[in-house]
Amino acid sequence: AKKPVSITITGAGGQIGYALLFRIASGAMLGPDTPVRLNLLEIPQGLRAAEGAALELQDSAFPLLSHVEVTDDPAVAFGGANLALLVGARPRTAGMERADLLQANGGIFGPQGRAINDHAADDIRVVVVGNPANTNALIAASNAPDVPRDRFTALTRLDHNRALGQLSVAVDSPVGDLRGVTIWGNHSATQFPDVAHATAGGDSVPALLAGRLGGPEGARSWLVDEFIPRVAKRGAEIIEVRGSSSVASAASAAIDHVHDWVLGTADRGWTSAGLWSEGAYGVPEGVICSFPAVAEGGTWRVVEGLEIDLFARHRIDASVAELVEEREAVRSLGLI
Ligand code: NAX
Repeated sequence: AKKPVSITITGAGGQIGYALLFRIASGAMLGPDTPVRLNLLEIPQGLRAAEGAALELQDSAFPLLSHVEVTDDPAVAFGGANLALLVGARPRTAGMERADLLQANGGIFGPQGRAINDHAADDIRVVVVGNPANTNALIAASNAPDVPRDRFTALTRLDHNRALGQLSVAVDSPVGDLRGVTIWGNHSATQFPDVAHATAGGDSVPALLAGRLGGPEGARSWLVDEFIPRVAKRGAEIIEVRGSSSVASAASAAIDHVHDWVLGTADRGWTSAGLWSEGAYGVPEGVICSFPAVAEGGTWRVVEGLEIDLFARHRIDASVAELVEEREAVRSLGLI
């Protein structure tokens, strides 16, 4: 029998955790032949909720689920971990300054980075879901000096999937036929969802949009006035309509991210992932930035050589500037 893959989920007693656990245990993330072991990390207040989820996991009798551990000790939770989904974070509350938010999250992702460094398996791969995801990933990576930096990633797949959903309707094409969409930058309102290189069933998306919207001008205003802001602010729209933040779609995106990282993007083209910048596309080294990315053999690689026009350049630069600002803020707080 295959050895179970050991997976740590932080914030496992929260909403996204609850949506994630059952899909991971069912095989949706690592495939139908890979047994999994789940280590659920919570803070003391969240332990009962995580324990309740563990009871329901048992009641689901998933054949692939070998063991579930619930703990509030990061050393135990990350012990031997092959994969970690860092979901638990400190949310921004009314009247909270950004420095306070970063400080509070530094208090979570610094120690978790150290615990990963000291206790995880050598092949550990980490995706940060908890916001501010890119900078939390940077804090964790910076506190895990023995772990290769490309093992720390931030989730922008939800933004990517949101863009696919919007485009699918706009060009009347199944999402499975769409290729070449990119989310650039930060998982925040400054992100840039880019369709300049996108295709639907092999046809150019910009050309399809121009055909439907009365020419390139019409396509451009739709992108600027509707598509980009709708994707970037979709989280707020979900809260308004649903009365609660994105949960199942966020869990689904995290599953997609890890699935593709481990099993490869193969012939499905590129996707988007928050990756440690090595300087591609003029993004300064050492910020965790969303790029067009493919995965092969368990490694993400930035898709290079895409032509970036002035419109795209300005938007990428604006989001990257925000990432650099966040990095300087956590640096001045001594968190990295
Ligand atoms: P919940 O508040 O339901 O759950 C968070 C859980 O984390 C709680 O149970 C809490 O006890 C636990 N927690 C807090 N600190 C912890 C620590 N130090 N160690 C372990 N557990 C800890 O929030 P939920 O709706 O599940 O969202 C979780 C995070 O995902 C939030 O930061 C949210 O902003 C972020 N999101 C990120 C998205 C992305 O695309 N990157 C989209 C969805 C979501 O907004």
